[in-house]
Amino acid sequence: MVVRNWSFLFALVAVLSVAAFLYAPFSPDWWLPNPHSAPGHSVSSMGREIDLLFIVILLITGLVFIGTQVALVWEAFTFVDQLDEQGKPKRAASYFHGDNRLEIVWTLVPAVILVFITIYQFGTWARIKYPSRNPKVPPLAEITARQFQWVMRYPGPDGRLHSPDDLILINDLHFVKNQPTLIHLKSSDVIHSFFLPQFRLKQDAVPGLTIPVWFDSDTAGSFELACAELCGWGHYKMRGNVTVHETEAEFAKWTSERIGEQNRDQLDLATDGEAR
Ligand SMILES: [Cu+2]
Repeated sequence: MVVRNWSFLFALVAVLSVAAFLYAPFSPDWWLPNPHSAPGHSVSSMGREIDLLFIVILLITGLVFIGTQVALVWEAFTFVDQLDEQGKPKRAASYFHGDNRLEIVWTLVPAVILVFITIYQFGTWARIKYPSRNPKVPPLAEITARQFQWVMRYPGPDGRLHSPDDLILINDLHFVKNQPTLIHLKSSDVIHSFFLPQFRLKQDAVPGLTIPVWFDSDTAGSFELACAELCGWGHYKMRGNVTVHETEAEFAKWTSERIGEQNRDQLDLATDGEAR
C-alpha cells in the first residue's frame, strides 16, 4: 500500500469523531443526561446555563480539533517520503532550531481562550456556588453521605432539623417543582460527591463541613442521584432516587405518610411487633 494512503485513515477517524458529535444532540442517550420526559433540556434553571457553557466549550474545542486534524491529514498526505528510481528520498528534511513567533502564537492563543472561558462562566459559577446567592429558604433536608449511602434527615411536623420528630430516610430525595430548594450536605467518613446529573449539579461532601447546596426543577418526575467521587468498594451502591412533586400538597402527603410509617416501625421495635 502506498504510504500516503495512511493519511486517509487519519481523515476517517476525524470525520467519524465529528459526525458523532453532530449526531449526539439528536439522540437522547448520546448527549447530556436529560429526562426522557423532557428531551433536549436539563430540568433545573442552572442546568440550562451550564449546558450553554458546555456547548461554547465544545464549539471552541471542536473548531480546534477540526483545524488540527485537517493540518495533520494534509501533512501526512503531502510530506510523505517520495523516493526516486534509485530508492533515495527526493528531498531532504530541513532542520531549524525553534521559532519564537510560533511559540508566542501557540502560547497566547490558548491563554486568551482560557481567560475568555474563565470570565464567561463567572456569573454562572457565582449564581450556583456563592453562599450569598443561595435561596433564602429553610433547608429541605440534611443529607449525610457515608460509605455507602445517603442518609436524608427531613424536619418533622415542627419544621426543625435535629428534633425528635425528624424523618430519616435512605437514598430518597423528595422536593417540590419550581421551588428553589436548599439542603445541607455533610459526610461522616470520606469525601463523596452529591451528583444530580439531570440537574447538572455536583458538589463534594467533605468530612467536617456542612455545605449548603441549592437546586430547583421545572419538571415533576423521577430522577437519579449518584455519588461522583470514588469513595470505596461500594461506591456504585450510592445511587439514590430523586422525586420531584408537582405540588406542595403532594409533597406534604408523602411526608406525613413516611412519618406515619416511621412511627409504626419504631413502635414495632419497642414492642417487638405486639402493637399491631
Ligand atoms: Cu460515595
